[in-house]
Amino acid sequence: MSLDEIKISEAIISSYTSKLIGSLELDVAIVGGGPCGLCCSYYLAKNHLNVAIFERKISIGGGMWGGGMMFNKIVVQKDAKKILDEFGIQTTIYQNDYYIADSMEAVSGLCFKATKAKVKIFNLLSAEDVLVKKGIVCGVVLNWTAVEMAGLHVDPLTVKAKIVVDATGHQAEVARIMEKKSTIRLNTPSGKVEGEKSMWADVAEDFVVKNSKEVCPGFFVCGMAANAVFGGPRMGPIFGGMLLSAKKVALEIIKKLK
Ligand code: 48F
Repeated sequence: MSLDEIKISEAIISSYTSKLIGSLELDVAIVGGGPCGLCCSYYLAKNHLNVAIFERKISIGGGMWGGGMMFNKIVVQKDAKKILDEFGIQTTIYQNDYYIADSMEAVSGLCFKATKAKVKIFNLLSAEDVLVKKGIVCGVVLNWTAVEMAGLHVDPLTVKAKIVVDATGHQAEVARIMEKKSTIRLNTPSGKVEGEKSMWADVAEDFVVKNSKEVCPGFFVCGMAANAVFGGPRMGPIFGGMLLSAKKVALEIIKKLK
């Protein structure tokens, strides 16, 4: 049998299109495919929710690949090690509460389990706005990253979601968009994005879990976006807080939706 280029094109276009159409009305839309977005998506999809991740870059994994200063190892604490165990990601003990994982294995493991749980991951798509109706966030507005990079004047498309999660990391991009464009007050001291503070790992790791939550109707923040929104410090290449915050938000969303 000779290979037909048109069949190959048709297979890709039709399967991608059906994945996209199946994501037009989601239970949960997660913006950002870093460690937090991936981990959160897994717990949601495992509970039979229709979940998609929209990631700006060509690769998922965000800041996890690079470990600390490109030394591609990450550190997690005992509580979070249990989450890595659940994903089948190996850890070795360094000392007491400090465990080490390989960042390559960690990102691949998170992605593998998430996709096996039926999370739909879309790379090369950026969220440029949110859908807000009567004070409730109910979707995300998407465009190709290539359009964004080229500065082309192309209108976006919109997907609906019962819940939108900002897992965009340090920039807290979705929360920033809301701050700029909507009249919604965020559930922070100033009602706006407080902004991330300088490094303090110990405080930051607790802060991120505590502040990963719903910040206005239909809109949750988790991971570094939570620290940026609530004004917490950064923590550097310790990733336990990311995983624990992701799981916490997933469980809160499951409770809210069921
Ligand atoms: O930055 P990122 O890894 O955030 P995270 O999951 O984890 C933070 C850690 O990596 C690290 C840390 C903890 O130890 O300090 O920084 O909270 O992943 C965020 C992802 O969101 C994507 C971005 O490309 C990255 O992969 N992203 C950001 N803005 C958008 C976006 C957007 N507007 N649309 C789509 N994706």
